[in-house]
Amino acid sequence: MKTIFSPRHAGHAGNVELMTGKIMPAFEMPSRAEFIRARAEEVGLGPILPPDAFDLDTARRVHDPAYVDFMPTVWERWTAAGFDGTALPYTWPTRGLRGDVVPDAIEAQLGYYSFDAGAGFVEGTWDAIRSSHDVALTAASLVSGGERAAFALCRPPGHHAGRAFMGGYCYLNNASIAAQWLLDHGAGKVSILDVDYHHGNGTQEIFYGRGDVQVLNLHGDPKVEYPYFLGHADERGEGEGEGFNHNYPLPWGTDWDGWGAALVDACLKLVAYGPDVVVVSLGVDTFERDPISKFKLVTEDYPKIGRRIEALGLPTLFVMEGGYAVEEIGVNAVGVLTGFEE
Ligand code: Q9C
Ligand code: ZN
Repeated sequence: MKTIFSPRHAGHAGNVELMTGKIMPAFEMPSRAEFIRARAEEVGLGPILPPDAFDLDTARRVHDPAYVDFMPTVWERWTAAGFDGTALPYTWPTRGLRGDVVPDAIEAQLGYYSFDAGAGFVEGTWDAIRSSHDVALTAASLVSGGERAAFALCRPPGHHAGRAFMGGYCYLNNASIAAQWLLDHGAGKVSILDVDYHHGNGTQEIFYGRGDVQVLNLHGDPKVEYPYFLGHADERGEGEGEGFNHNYPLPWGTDWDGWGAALVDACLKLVAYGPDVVVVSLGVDTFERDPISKFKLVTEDYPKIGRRIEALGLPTLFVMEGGYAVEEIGVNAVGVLTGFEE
């Protein structure tokens, strides 16, 4: 299958995140994308192509347009205000505060448009976000043009970004924007299968009230795992979307036995829904040696994921999300894709 990749991801570098009382270098780093690209080349997955340029119209429908327009302004306003280092929020409009008045200050707007201090901006961040968006839509256009599958090697990732918030290394929700684009270009229904270790809270929020996109999520139980505030089994969708959201929260220590069983169940739900296209939010932070995760998948498990998804027999768009065991990320992510192609 074809891989879409842009070197512009690399401008998003040297980022930090606030986690458990420490400012630390972000686990989401440029070498991740380079290891995946190198592995795709090494195994001869297929051509590695640059993205085409897409406008942000679809992004402005999936997200709040004001949120999309905010992001390109962040770095310039942060530096103009005299701040240096990574642009990060430190206050948020939680319960009991006003969430309906947008503040003027850049450091406050960062909090208004985010749910954690895990999606910072440096100088090249917006350009990388933009390129990641174009990577996703270029790969989506291949699939809607008749390719059986395509791989969007997105960086930064997207599934934690909601209608009007960033967080967890995510800014634009690449998989959601691609799903919307596929609907706008001939698909009647799309399923998003999110296999990243973390719950795709942004994707769930975006499509929660809609029946034309089914969202299936396998992830660490939010009672003990990031993003903590969404991803429980009783979240089934609402209104038109009732019954089209399925969460599989799994305990720490889950290995292929438990994870693979959840995948089989999710695939049954997917087949029953009958989508025209599948979008896979492909995170490989389920790996046993991932530094921030607690599942126990091994390298040999990743091709099994690809084979199971291939057996659905549907056009499939793979969109890269998380995975922080940098040395192994290429072998694991590309393992899913070669499993699909076997
Ligand atoms: N101890 C993605 O995989 N930090 N984002 C969590 C838990 C944020 C992960 C810290 C993790 C975000 C796309
Ligand atoms: Zn993740």
